[in-house]
Amino acid sequence: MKDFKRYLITAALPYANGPVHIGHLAGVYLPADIYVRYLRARKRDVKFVSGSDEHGVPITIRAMKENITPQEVVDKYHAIIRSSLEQMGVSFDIYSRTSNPIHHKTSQDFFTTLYDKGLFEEKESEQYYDEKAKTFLADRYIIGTCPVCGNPNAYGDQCERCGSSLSPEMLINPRSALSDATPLKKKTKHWYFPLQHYEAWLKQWILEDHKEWKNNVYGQCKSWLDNGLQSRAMTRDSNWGIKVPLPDAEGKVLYVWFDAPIGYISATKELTDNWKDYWQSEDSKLIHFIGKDNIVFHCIIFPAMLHAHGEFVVPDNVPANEFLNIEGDKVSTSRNWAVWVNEYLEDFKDCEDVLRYVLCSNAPETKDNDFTWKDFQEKNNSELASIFGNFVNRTFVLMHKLCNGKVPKLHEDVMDDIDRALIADIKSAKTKVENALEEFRFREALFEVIDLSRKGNKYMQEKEPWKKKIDNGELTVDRKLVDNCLHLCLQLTANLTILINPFLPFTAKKMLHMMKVVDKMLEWENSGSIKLLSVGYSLRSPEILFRKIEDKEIQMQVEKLKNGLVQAENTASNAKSETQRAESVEPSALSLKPTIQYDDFAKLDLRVGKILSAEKVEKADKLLKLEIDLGFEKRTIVSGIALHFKPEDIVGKQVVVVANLAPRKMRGIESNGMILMAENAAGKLIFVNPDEDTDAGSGVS
Ligand code: B3M
Ligand code: ZN
Repeated sequence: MKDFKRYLITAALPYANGPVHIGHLAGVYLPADIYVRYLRARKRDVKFVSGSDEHGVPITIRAMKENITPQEVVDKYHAIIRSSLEQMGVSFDIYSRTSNPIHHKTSQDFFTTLYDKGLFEEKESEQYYDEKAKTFLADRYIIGTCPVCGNPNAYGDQCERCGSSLSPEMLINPRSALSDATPLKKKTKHWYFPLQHYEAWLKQWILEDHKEWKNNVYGQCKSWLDNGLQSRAMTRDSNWGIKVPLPDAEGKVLYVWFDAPIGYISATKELTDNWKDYWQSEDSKLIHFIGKDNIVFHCIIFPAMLHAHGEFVVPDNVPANEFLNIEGDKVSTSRNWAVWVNEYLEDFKDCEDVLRYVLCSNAPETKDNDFTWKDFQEKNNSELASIFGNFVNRTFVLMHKLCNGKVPKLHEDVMDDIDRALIADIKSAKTKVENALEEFRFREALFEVIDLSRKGNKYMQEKEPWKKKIDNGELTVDRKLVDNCLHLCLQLTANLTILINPFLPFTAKKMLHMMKVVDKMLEWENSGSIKLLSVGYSLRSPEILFRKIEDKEIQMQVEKLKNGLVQAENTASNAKSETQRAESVEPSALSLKPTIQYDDFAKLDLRVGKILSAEKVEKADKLLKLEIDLGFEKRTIVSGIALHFKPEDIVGKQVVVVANLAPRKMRGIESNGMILMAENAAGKLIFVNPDEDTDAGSGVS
């Protein structure tokens, strides 16, 4: 294996178009941070860089939605993201942003180098253009009816209702998101990077030389390479981004995926004058931590750019993760189905390590994985608190009680096999954790640390120092046994501190404080030793490392998630802007619908009905299937109220039904009518019903 002198670790630059959620943490920032903290503990020369990705369509779309400028968008979210990651203990050497002048210059220089080498193809093509707004339209800016599900607000690249991936040509009645105008095709010139020229090099470099890459990464690369690569435009028509550094390129900017990865280079430049040691020296190891949707950019396009440029190293590894789902459903920012890190930090004070623990032990390393709040609670209460925390706490409490708060001696003459087995476990844990970390198996590494604390508990249970008869100071056999047990438990605690530090740095800090030792003890080479704490050294009283997480905290989070979803969906269906959603859902005269005539109203046939039965609709967490008695007949109605009511709580309730609504199929069930609901300011739904028991079927007018 090659010996590297330096490490450059990058974590994907998050788009500054919204806060980061726990999927980002689990997939990218935590594994990167754990790896970096481990390398630092091994005293390797390492730099850890990232920053906000502030260009591209995601930013301009958000600006349009919030009705602010792109600059305001990136300023706002850059600050939020940076602070969330910092508070979570993600220990970047620099967290920069792609709007910095140094980045603009670095990207433009990079482009110019490729241009001067004659590596771009200049091509004209037809693209959608908005005549009213006088601008070319990215696919996302074209809205129309989805040919698959009929959603009238599908985007030119994807329908968010049914998930179909689309192209603008497929939309029925396409219109511009900027002006509502029908987009026209117009010729435009762009600079293309011919990826196919690098195919042979890429095949050798990835498929032959990097067979050790993770299966999910290697597999995706292989399928791209097997399908053949094509030229890709590296410029866009837009006024937000880095100007193309050519005389005839008015209104053109660099493609965001051209400039963003160069952000790693600019950030390193900003960080250190020795940036070339990390980017242009063969003994530097470059590792990109990313999510799976970024694989092609980091394994194919960016390396091809670096290779074409000629002066840079290419990544040694790209340990991409899969996705983390939430409560069984894919994260969706537009549906607000996400756990936002900034909100977590507010709701769970001093619990950064709990989230780090849960996300690492459940990381989507080889396949998509699921986060549930119940599991979060369980992992905290029955692993962190009852295994790890409990071991450390017991050790300290007993050491104070039985050994005067000082590290007792180790009496070799009474050591037995159980002691020796524990010492062996301490030594082998180091190797196990290390091997797993070196190969980016973070879950396994963390498991080994917790397992070592589990062994500590077992050891203590076997030794039962609290049962021994000891007279203080007197060197009886029992005294020696107690000393040995607590001596080893304390050395084990010191070892646990070193091993847990990359994963749970806040906890490691507390443990250092309890042991009254300095950060230097955390050096990786110290682990495996049972001579970390000196005999006679007095230690502080224990602190509780992990508090219990209560049921009600978990319920609140589940409700928050579901309410967020309901609000997002109401918002979408009322076509309110996202900004309004963020502010409130207060009833407002402003949103009053246009006046109608009495005849319009009279078309509605409203009836009193009674709910006979209610059940959940399979695979649709918002829908309930209701059986309604309308007096003259019984009806099936499917209603989107499942997040607000338990089926068993609403049976027998009277409701008002729109009885002459055309039937509609939902999830394969025909729904015949609609139930009237009121919505309060908090977004909660309430039944509209007669205030006295009324015969089913009675008219309402
Ligand atoms: N901003 C995409 C993302 O946030 C993109 C990553 C850039 S890494 C150079 O998923
Ligand atoms: Zn659709």
